[in-house]
Amino acid sequence: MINALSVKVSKTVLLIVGLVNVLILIPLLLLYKHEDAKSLLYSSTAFKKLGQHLDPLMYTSETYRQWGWHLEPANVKFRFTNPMGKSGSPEEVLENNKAVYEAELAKEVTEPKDIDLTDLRPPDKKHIDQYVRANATIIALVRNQEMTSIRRTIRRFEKSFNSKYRYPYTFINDEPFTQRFKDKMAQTTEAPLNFVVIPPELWDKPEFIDVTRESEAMNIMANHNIAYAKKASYHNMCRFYSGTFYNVPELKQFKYYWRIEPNVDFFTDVQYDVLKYMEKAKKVYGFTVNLYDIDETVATLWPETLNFLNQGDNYKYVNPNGAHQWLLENKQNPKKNSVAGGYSTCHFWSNFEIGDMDFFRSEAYSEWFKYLDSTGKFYYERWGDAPVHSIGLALFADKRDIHWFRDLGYEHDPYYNCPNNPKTSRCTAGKFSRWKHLDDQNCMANWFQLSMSSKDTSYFEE
Ligand SMILES: Nc1nc2c(ncn2[C@@H]2O[C@H](COP(=O)(O)OP(=O)(O)OP(=O)(O)O)[C@@H](O)[C@H]2O)c(=O)[nH]1
Ligand SMILES: [Mg+2]
Repeated sequence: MINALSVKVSKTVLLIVGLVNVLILIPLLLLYKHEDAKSLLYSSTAFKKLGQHLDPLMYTSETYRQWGWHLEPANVKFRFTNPMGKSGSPEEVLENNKAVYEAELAKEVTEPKDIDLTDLRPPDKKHIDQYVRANATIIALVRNQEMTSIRRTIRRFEKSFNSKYRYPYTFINDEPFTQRFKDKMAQTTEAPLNFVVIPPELWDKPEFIDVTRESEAMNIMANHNIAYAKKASYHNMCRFYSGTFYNVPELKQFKYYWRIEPNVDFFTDVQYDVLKYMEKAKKVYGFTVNLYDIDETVATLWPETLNFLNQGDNYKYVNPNGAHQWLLENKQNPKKNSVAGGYSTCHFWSNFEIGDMDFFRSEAYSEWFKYLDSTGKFYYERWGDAPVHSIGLALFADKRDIHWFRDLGYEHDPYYNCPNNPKTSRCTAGKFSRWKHLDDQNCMANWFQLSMSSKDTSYFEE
């Protein structure tokens, strides 16, 4: 009797508890999650910029179907939505993409039209010292033995741009620069020069790297003909440019940088201050060339990134208006996408880059880099700074703040950006590579169709 009564009481208690759960706790929890999601979207500048067309109530299901992203704690996922409806074999897609590229490059372009360039015109030589520059420096990570080839770059760069503005150069090295190197640079430009030795903690291989695992991985990559696979300094360089250069003490005073390298070429007689353009147009990053990577070097970069985004509240770092679709594309080189775990391998070619270092110094990028570094895969794979910058930008920046400098003719062998531009010479308009068989490495058509802002598609036209 007592037993039957207690069973009845416990059943009632269970029922009440169950009802409380269903009616109060679960909705509260859902509301909490939803509020979290809503506040993320409402508070993010990206959402404000997106305007009204994204209903936060549709946040969890609809964005995945329509936009290809789903963001909630421990459940961050992306999918390629294929908005252009591309189909057919990779060869057919490539033919189509080549036509898109050629048509875009055939358009005659002049200069950006989104801001007034009047104040950005080259100052009179007599008044160059009074000219108000952007808070920027030209950076070149370079070795003493690359003196001749970096001088070649600087001569071309000065002629194209910097003799008109005299932005300071910051030469960076893991060893002290020789006096001869410094003297030669001083003979090459009238701009101020800084010579910086990288603090070892920003350059050296971290101590936790397992050297046996590293050397096994390097051997495998070398056997697969991956360039620089066994070159320890190359891995250091990629890690340095990926996540530590902007913390070099001498660079901390600057916001913007323009990166140059030995033996690159500039073909355009630029008549506006490109660095001030970045500042005035509030751009985060500027590039010229956009291409696929060697998939094996970044096999787990994207899966590791997803691991990071699924930890704690890291989902909050993703910009809903990022260039996600460009990262996920899988039609032109589907094998690369598959080896790289869902990443197209498309990246901004970082030997030319103009960027806002405050973006890289942000919490989102820094926390992500810290995670990537902790995996050791700058050494166990050969993660390059270009795909790392590109994934970071595509996830954490608004895609409208990433700018294709379509008007600047540029070459780093074997790839080009050759605009049809009256101020550009020595560069055949529309040429992508010196070798025809490399055409399939071109990712620009994806950028145009998946992530480029409407301003960049139109405002250069006459
Ligand atoms: N100081 C220093 N600079 C380096 C080192 N390794 C590479 N660099 C510089 O880092 C930049 C990128 O290196 P590159 O060797 O050009 O790499 P890459 O562009 O992938 O390869 P290439 O196609 O051969 O040009 C260049 O500016 C180099 O001068 C290094 O060990 N020390
Ligand atoms: Mg290079």
